[in-house]
Amino acid sequence: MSLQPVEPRYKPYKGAAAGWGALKSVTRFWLDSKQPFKNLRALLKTNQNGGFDCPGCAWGDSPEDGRIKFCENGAKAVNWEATKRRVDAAFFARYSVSQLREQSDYWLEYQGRLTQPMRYDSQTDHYVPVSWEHAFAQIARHLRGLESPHQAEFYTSGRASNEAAYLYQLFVRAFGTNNFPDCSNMCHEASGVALGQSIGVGKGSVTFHDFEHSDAIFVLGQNPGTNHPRMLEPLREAVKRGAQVVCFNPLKERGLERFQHPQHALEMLSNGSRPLNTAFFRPALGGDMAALRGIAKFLLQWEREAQAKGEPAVFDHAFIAEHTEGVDAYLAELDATPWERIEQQSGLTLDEIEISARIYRDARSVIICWAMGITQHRHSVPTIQEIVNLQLLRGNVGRPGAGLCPVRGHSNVQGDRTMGINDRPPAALLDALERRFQFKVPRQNGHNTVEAINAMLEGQAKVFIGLGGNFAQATPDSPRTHAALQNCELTVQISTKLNRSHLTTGREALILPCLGRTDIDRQAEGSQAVTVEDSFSMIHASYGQLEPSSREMRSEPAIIAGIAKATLGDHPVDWDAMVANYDRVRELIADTIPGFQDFNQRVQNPGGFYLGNTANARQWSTSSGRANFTASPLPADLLHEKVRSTGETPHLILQTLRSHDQYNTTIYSLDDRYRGVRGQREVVFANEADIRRLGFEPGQKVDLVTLWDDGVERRVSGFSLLAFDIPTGQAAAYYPETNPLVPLESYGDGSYTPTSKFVAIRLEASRDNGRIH
Ligand SMILES: Nc1nc2c(c(=O)[nH]1)N[C@H]1C(S)=C(S)[C@@H](COP(=O)(O)OP(=O)(O)OC[C@H]3O[C@@H](n4cnc5c(=O)[nH]c(N)nc54)[C@H](O)[C@@H]3O)O[C@H]1N2
Ligand SMILES: Nc1nc2c(c(=O)[nH]1)N[C@H]1C(S)=C(S)[C@@H](COP(=O)(O)OP(=O)(O)OC[C@H]3O[C@@H](n4cnc5c(=O)[nH]c(N)nc54)[C@H](O)[C@@H]3O)O[C@H]1N2
Ligand SMILES: [Mo]
Repeated sequence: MSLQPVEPRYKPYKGAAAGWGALKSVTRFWLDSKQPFKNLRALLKTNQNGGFDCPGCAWGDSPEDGRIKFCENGAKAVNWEATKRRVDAAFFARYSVSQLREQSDYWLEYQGRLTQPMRYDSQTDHYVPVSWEHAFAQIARHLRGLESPHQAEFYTSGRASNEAAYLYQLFVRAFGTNNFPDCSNMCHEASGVALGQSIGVGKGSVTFHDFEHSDAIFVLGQNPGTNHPRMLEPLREAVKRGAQVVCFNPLKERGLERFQHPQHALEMLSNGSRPLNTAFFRPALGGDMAALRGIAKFLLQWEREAQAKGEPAVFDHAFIAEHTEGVDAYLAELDATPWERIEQQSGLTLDEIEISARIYRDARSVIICWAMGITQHRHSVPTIQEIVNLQLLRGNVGRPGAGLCPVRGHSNVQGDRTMGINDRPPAALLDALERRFQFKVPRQNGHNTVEAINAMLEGQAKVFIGLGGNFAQATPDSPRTHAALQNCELTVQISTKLNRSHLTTGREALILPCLGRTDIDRQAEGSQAVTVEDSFSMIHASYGQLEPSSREMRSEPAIIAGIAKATLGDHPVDWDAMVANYDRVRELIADTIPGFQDFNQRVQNPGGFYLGNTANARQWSTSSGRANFTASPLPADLLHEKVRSTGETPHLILQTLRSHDQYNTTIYSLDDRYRGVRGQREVVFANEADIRRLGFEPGQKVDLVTLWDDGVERRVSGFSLLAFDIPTGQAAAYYPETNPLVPLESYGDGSYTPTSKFVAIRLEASRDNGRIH
């Protein structure tokens, strides 16, 4: 595999999603792991009882189905983690940190697994070996030396197991702060906030089996062909049995168009593929709230007509009366929203909205799924509440085949929140911890990701600890975020692979190498299993299968316990005992987190157990005790005031998204098969009409410059303009390369999620035209 980018090769992809192309790609990654046979054996254990939970996405599987369930991108995730290549002391002796900083994100992670603890030596600008005990002591010294526990930030990425996350939050709260910035802040935070207010639980209400009973499935702002490939199978089954699958996406993502089942030999051999949708609408970026409002407004019109004619009602009046609050104010808001605003903001015609409204009305049971195209906008919280409003009108929550389905990202991001990784923890969690452990937990809110960056920039936070992830690259406004980390006295990364966060050091820095999902985790009392929670609130166990590539790596729980013991002593628990056998951690979870009683017994069930979901049971843990309609006006303007006050009209609105060959900041290759791009990631997709209107040529190199009125220049250079099938006015480019363009101050109201799907930009001809990055 070449690690060097070339001139992008671009040729639209005609094949189906999954199918042969996927198989070819899996084989390539398999071979590249340098231990193909070992990994094949491991792969056969992915998402199997007694095997490990796929370290890819958080999509769940049918709990009863024993078949092997992995997908192309799950296979990539496994092979990427289970590589034979190693980043060890010799590697760090060879390269200084400054030299490593010159390398691409792709090159850095490709070097292999981190195998031993390393300490940054600023004298030589190299990482040098350090013992675990010295590393823990160094962290403890810094933490204990702070004036206040709120001067430390404890980041979590969504791969941490329930056991690791629980110990981490216990340690951090015993230390004295709720500073828990996490990847969820940049991801589905808006879903949690909106659903919490509307239906009393910040999670999706559907289970896997609901997809088998749904008459219509709406998929909004999501690219499952790449990011949740196992979701394509239930969608395919739904279309096959005559259900409607309706997509809202400005890009005609290949996986949403056609699909070939990789585990159905006949389909593969006959080269047949199935359409995956029955309708496809292409809204403006950020236009979904208006589109949903339009659908609801049509329903209201039809409801009134039905009433006048004495025909069957469109709304579910019994459900509305028994279970909801605020319908009158919401209907008044529908009346007050002019059709012209809906049309203009949604980017769809009224005809298109009417078609989708008819599909919606004619389906008895509807599931609405969504992901980052919905959650990474300024008005994401009201948009998701509009999804709920629509579903409440026809009682589409809490019955078979119907419900709300935020499709989560990282494989255990939902579980981490359940375990208390939360900068705004609910009082009930804090009360339960205080009852069980007899220490005073901090009550004040902690920092989320944006607040943590600001605190580090201002010098208020001095220690950063990352439990996984790649904070430097995943967060917005990259140069400022890098400065924030570099402003710390100590940065600590608990990681499997080398990334830019390790090279963006505080005055002191540590790399603590940990076991991943695929590795066997041996502790004093035997091999340990961990547990995770999927998007459908199913909890199941995960057992590592492969011999770790170094004896010096430690498990995440062991590392957290090591830091905790050095910092707090044996308070509030005997940390060594917790690590010796994770059953003890699960007992603590059972004692303090609702729904986990008899955890150690129930997790033995093949397929795991269902945590339960109050909204699915039509119990509403909201302030009103009912499901709440929310009557928010459409945003006055999708453009932020800070864009408008520049006085410039944006050339394009940019969304930042994932290629088919990446996992967030982890780049597997420089290709994006379904979008037809090879060999280069520094590309920007735009409509040919826009390219010419703005005075450029397809293929030309351009700079992307953000419009924002704070005087900071936000620019990325030398991106190739690709003429693409994308609505006019829009552009798309890959994350994380475009994170320097996202202003730290541009985040969702009420969610603080960076607006990664809505950045107003100007294009400029590149000064270094022709140079390949
Ligand atoms: N292989 C792989 N799997 C992954 C990941 C990965 O990087 N690689 N990441 C994991 C994580 S953490 C997450 S959160 C998920 C992410 O899963 P997705 O949300 O599917 O990820 P994105 O690539 O950000 O895709 C956003 C989609 O929304 C569309 N979109 C953008 N803006 C709008 C809009 O305003 N309206 C509408 N209707 N659509 C819009 C885009 O065209 C794109 O298809 O995937 C998880 N799974
Ligand atoms: N512009 C823009 N920015 C975005 C997004 C976007 O769409 N656009 N998406 C956002 C979203 S949805 C998310 S979730 C975040 C992701 O943010 P993060 O979760 O912080 O980033 P990842 O790229 O998933 O982290 C990759 C690193 O995790 C480490 N790692 C992998 N597996 C393990 C493990 O098992 N244990 C430990 N300890 N470490 C491990 C490896 O060292 C690897 O380098 O990015 C966000 N940022
Ligand atoms: Mo995510």
